[in-house]
Amino acid sequence: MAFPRLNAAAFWMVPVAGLLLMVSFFVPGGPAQAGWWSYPPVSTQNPTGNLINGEFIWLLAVAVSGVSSIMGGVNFVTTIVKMRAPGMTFFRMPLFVWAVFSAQIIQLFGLPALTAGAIMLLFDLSVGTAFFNPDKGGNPILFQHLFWFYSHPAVYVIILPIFGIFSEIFPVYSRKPLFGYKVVAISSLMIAAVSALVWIHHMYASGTPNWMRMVFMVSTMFVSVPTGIKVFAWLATIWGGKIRLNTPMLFALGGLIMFVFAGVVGIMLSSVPIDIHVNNTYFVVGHFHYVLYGTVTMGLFAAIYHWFPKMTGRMYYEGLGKLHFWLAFIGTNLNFFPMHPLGLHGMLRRVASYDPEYTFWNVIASIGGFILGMSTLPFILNMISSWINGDKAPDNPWRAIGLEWLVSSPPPVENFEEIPVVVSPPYGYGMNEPLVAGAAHQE
Ligand SMILES: [Cu+2]
Repeated sequence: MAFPRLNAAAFWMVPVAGLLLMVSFFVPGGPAQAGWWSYPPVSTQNPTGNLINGEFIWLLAVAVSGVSSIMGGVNFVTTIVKMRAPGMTFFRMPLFVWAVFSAQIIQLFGLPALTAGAIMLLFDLSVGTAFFNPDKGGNPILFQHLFWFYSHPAVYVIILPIFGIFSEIFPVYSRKPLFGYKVVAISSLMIAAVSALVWIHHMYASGTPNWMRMVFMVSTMFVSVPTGIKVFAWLATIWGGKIRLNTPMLFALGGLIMFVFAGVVGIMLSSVPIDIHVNNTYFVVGHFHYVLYGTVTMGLFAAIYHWFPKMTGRMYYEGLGKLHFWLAFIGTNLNFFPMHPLGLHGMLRRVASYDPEYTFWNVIASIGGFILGMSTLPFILNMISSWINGDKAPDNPWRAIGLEWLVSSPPPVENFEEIPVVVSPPYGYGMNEPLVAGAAHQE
């Protein structure tokens, strides 16, 4: 990292923020009661009058983690721009790095808005300022803008690295170069740019004027252009390849299926009339879980299995991995698909009970939830037993191209004794070129 001390500071602020969040449940003024949005006026009320109240500590945690992530953003962007290995031009960077680069640019430009909003709420709550208090000339809707200006793009901060993981995994297990590398790289930056222009789709029902709803409806639908580019590039990569259905590939394919479904529903939700109809229902919850649970966890598990031999020096057990995948994929879909018909039929979110007419789909969702929970058992068993007892992993078990596969498994502390000189593109499968000057052909 370009700034190691800044890195350490940002890192150690995360447990501080987490601890504050936990403590906020147990303070004299009672726990925070304004939900994860913390919208005023609910969040600025402080009914007990105690200065040490849950909402105050909660907002403090949001501010601390915001500052931490901004510091992380500075560090990642600087490192990627200034500290690439010799020969590692921008268009030779792995797509995972492109995706992280784009996500960290979002952190840098989006997070100051949320962090400022949290600090303004802290002042309103504790020292009597009135940024969001209409009685004294403030405006509560202003907080919604500060909140969503970051909290929509935050979704891409989470999912862009997952897109990067998909781009790393599909070429390896299809034995083909990534289709449209440059366009896929640029599409990550496009997602970052467009993400700053869509936040009002969370505020269609907040008294937003009609012309503004229309503008944000169109900009939101535009997100499907760079994400569609990625989906078609991945499909074209897999198409006609020598496909190996190992656990990482299964998880990546599962994640791709869940993302396509989430994307189709996302286009529906971006449309104002549909969004107003299903506002505050389980339809929204279902969509969100397909994106941020289904797609993201599938991608994370793909990454854990793919890089497990590199991280630990041991091979995982393929059979347990596949069992984990099928339980997780079936469980996730059974858990979250039923939320769509439920929402369309009017079942509201954030209520503790529901009408008997909603029973069928809720039972299906509960069964899915249990299967999903069970799916973690073969995963934990696999990780522990193969770490202790698995076969020794070679340096490059998947015959993958990439700098990390040139060092031993697990990598030595300093990674490379001499800084490698990169001489060819990152996904040259079937091209018979070495990745690094002086090294043997890698594939
Ligand atoms: Cu959004």
